[in-house]
Amino acid sequence: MQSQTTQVVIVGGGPSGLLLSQLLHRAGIDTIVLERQTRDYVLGRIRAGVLEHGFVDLLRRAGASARMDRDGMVHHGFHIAHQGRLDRIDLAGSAKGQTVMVYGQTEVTRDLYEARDAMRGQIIHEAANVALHDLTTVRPYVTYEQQGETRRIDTKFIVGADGFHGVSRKSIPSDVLREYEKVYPFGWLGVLSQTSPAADELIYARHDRGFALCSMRNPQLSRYYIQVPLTDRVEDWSDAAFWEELKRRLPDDVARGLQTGPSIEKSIAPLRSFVAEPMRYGALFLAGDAAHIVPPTGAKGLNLAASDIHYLYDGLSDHFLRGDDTALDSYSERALARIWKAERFSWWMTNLLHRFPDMSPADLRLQQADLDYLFSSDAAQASLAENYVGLPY
Ligand code: FAS
Ligand code: PHB
Repeated sequence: MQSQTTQVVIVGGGPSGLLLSQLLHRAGIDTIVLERQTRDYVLGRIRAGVLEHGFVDLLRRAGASARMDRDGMVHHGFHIAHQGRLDRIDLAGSAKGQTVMVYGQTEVTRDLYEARDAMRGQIIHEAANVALHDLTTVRPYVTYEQQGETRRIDTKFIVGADGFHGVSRKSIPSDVLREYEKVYPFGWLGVLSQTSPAADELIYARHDRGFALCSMRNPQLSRYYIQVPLTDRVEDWSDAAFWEELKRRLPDDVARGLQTGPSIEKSIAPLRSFVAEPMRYGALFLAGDAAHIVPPTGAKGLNLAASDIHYLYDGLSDHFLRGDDTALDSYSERALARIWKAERFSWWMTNLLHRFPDMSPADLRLQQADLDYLFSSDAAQASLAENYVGLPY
């Protein structure tokens, strides 16, 4: 069996795995990334769109921010549409001047791939049947298959950045792993269209017919979502039906000005809150969606991956460069403390803005009261703002 040796094997070539690989390489630490899919497949995914300032800083530290700094849009606030009107959350004014960067995950991933290429980083695509071995020994290793051959990589540490459906979390024994999950009774139907955005800033809409979100990727590329029942399939929704339903959920003046056009991507994503504990098992560390999922209402999914990578980069560089394991030994506890706060915020914002099927008239009035309180209180808006721009790492 052909074998290699490296300091850190990273399973998963999405944003988590690529960002960690890039940061470690710049610190002189050797990694190999194993990715199940092709690069084109990974780059074909349309997902997140809002980056916290912590993520922006990390991309700059990774030397992968030039395009983001050129093309990304700094947003100082966003709107919530309710009762036929728009109310604005002033992020910069409420969160000590902090803002968010609107820049698509697809572009972040592309920038990270280009940065890895520039450093000749080792990323093995179409790595099939990745398996993790001897995780609780001092000689863990990984095997995978490529072109019908089984290969082995001996390593010091393994990072599971392989997403919710990856192999890493499943490699932790069931009597060690604790999983916490909430599944929401609806999904998000997302559409990408080459149309000008509905507004200069994002609009989150609460409506009796259900939630809607108007976002963007650039001044000519818009990203929209509407809440749909879990039973809906994407083929149930023509473009015309989507635009008509979206307009129904927006204030009249926004709906009137909406530029519609053909969808260039259309998909339905389920919503769940999920956390796996602990995020370390011997030589294995979980990061990103492999360890946690949030409903995308608070734009936290991708951003939580970034704070995991921040903590993991700290720990691994302290280990390899300074012989100090303090940060590595506290990784799971540090990461989970921030993860649970983001889970709470994402759950709160989802409850604030979605129409749950079993809501009573009293529930609807309480939900509206939550919104009325929010826009009558500077303290409530400051609390939302500090969570939305990103809690400290
Ligand atoms: P990823 O899932 O992105 O990457 C994991 C990688 O591991 C993938 O490339 C996969 O191919 C690979 N892999 C899996 N199993 C493997 C194996 N056995 N061997 C090797 N490789 C393997 N977040 C937001 O903030 N806002 C949003 O609007 C938003 N929308 C989303 C919509 C959808 C449909 C989904 C699924 C997620 C969305 N998210 C959103 C969350 C999303 O952006 C994630 O948080 C982000 O992709 C996390 O990055 P990673 O942890 O790298 O996981
Ligand atoms: C997006 O642009 O895809 C997006 C923005 C904000 C969210 C979720 C998704 O909360």
